[in-house]
Amino acid sequence: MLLLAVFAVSGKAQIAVRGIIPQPLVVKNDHVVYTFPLHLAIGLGDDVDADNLTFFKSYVRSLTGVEPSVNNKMVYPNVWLQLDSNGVQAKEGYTLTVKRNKITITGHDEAGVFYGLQSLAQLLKISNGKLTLEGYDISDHPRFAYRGMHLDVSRHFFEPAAIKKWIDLLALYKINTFHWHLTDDQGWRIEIKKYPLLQSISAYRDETIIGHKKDSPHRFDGKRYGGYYTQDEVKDIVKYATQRHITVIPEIEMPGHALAALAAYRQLGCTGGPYKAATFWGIFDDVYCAGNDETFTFLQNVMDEVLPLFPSKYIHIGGDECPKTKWKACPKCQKRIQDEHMKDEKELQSYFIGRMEKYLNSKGRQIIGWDEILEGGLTPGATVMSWTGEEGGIAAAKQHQEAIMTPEKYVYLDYYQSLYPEEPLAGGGYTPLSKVYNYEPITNELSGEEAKYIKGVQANAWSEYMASPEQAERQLFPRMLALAEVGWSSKSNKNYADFLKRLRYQQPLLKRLKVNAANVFDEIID
Ligand code: TNX
Repeated sequence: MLLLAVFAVSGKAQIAVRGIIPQPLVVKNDHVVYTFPLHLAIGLGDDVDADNLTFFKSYVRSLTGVEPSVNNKMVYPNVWLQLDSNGVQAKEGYTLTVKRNKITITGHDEAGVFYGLQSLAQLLKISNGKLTLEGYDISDHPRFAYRGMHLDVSRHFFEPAAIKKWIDLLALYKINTFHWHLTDDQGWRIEIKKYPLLQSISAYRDETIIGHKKDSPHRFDGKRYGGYYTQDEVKDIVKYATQRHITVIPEIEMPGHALAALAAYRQLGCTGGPYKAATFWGIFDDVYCAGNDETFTFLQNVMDEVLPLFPSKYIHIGGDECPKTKWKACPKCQKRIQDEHMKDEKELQSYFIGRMEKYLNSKGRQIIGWDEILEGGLTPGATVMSWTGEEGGIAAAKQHQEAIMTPEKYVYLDYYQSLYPEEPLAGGGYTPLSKVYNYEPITNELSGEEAKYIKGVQANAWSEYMASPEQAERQLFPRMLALAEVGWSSKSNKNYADFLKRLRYQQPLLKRLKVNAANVFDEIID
């Protein structure tokens, strides 16, 4: 195995050049090593929010054993944080300078200060009982406004503590959106007080592990499995994320992927059931009945409880993989098609999404949907999340509607990351680290004007094959770091070989944070 550490000469000592992920815009380094006390003193400039330090303080404690002191009246701080929206012009941007006895972080806004601290966290190291840092001069801001990670908690449920650990990691790598996939066929995971059966029935299924296929019963253990987040837990998690400059976008799936909800409220399906939460992966024919007004009342009531928990401008309403077989055979759905002068079931899907969109718009929110919301005509104002390929995102941008790129071929992290026989069972595709890294969200098919509608990029973590946080971490790290760089770093700054060098330095850091990252180096380096 080849060793990738790179050494540079600094004074008398040979020290390794460290690196930040995602790669900042401009990095200068005088290669002089400066030392700072283990007990860092941090000074806050006017108006800088002390919340920005929540993660940094605990990270430094894990490195040095002592938590930094923070004070806004400090005369000689080691680290000085300040805001200057004129000096640093781009949103979420920052500068980080290391001088002999002072580290200064200047943010365009609070997010900028926060991201400067994340870069600093990655550079700090201990040597001879002191904190050491090279003389960096960094000027940085993100390429895309939307840098997202999705997590499916339906196929497997992750406790709030695991979600918080995950949020810390998103923040460390400057990902600013957490797309929380809360409902699906295999379990409903958010408390809705008006519908108690969602908690007692929809949150559970008959098996722990999601079967590969319906006909592979040997994988099933027959144990009731499930869980859900109470509204208090959700509030607490959203607050935790907000302190880390992460917007949480909830996803309530409709009209498909609805079996768990139908198991409790069977009148919402076209046939009346009975239904059961799924125990294997699939696209299921039983979906919400689009001809039944009660379906919309239910979903609107659900939204009435969801919206106060999530201050995000966007609400994800799913929209993917909705078979039309039951609608075709359903008198109520057919009557709706006639009454509304629609052509077919595709237009009925568009009607469904449009009706929910109107409701959410009336509450001041906008919708995001998977690219199937393009079916039967895109509703104005909707943002398309392009997953089956890039076509959906391209079509939306050409219509001057916003899109987020998340094509499964490149950024599905439930897919295999290596071809080693020992690689744990994963989703059907192959998205090794290099493929995620080299993904380019702006295709040549878009003009400069159209490209502005591509708001950013997201990787998805479907959890069919991630039964525990450890398994999820092994699946998501380090590929999530590659995604972070796709979202943040400028196109011209991207370089896979250089990324791999920097990744080396993230390994001890991830270890310190107890992240069960996959060791991909054996695979990458011959
Ligand atoms: C497709 S991506 C799905 C999910 C599955 C995933 C497995 C999308 C919008 N729908 O329901 O979990 O494939 O990779």
